[in-house]
Amino acid sequence: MEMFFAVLLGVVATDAPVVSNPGFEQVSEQTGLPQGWLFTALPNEAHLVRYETKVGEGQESRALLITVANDHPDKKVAYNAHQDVPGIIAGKSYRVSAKVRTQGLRTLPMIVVQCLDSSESKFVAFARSPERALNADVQQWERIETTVLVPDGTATFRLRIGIPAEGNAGGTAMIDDIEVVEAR
Ligand SMILES: [Ca+2]
Repeated sequence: MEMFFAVLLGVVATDAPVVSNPGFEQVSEQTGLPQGWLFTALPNEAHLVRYETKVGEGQESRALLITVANDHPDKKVAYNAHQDVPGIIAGKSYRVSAKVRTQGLRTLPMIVVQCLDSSESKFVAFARSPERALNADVQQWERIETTVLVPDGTATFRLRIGIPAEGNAGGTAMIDDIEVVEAR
């Protein structure tokens, strides 16, 4: 009987979305960057953005920090950490969220979902948390979120979290505790 339940739980766990390193605690020794995530930068202009993890003052765990260079040119570019999340089922809705704080940003960080078809070139769905202009730093953790209904034909569920460069030169986004849960 115990074995039966173990098998059943195993099946359930496989069907649930699994975000890799959602709290940014596992850091690669080679790169100093959190494992399980990829990071965007302009080709040959990686110096315009800095990705790092830090335990902030008065904080208990590591967070991902994204800092836009002070001298960032006025270019439309989104800096984000991203990963493809397995265990997603078409026809279901999922809520994705993250905790954020900000320093010197003029716009709130955004969490984004892209559902891609098997060619990986066509978006079948897209969702992002609401845009919000900031006139002060977000000093207490605030959870941002969005919900997406995953269409049939989705092969890849790509999660992105970050900030646009525009207006945010010299600012830092602090990000932690990414969650993907089925929305009921
Ligand atoms: Ca953390």
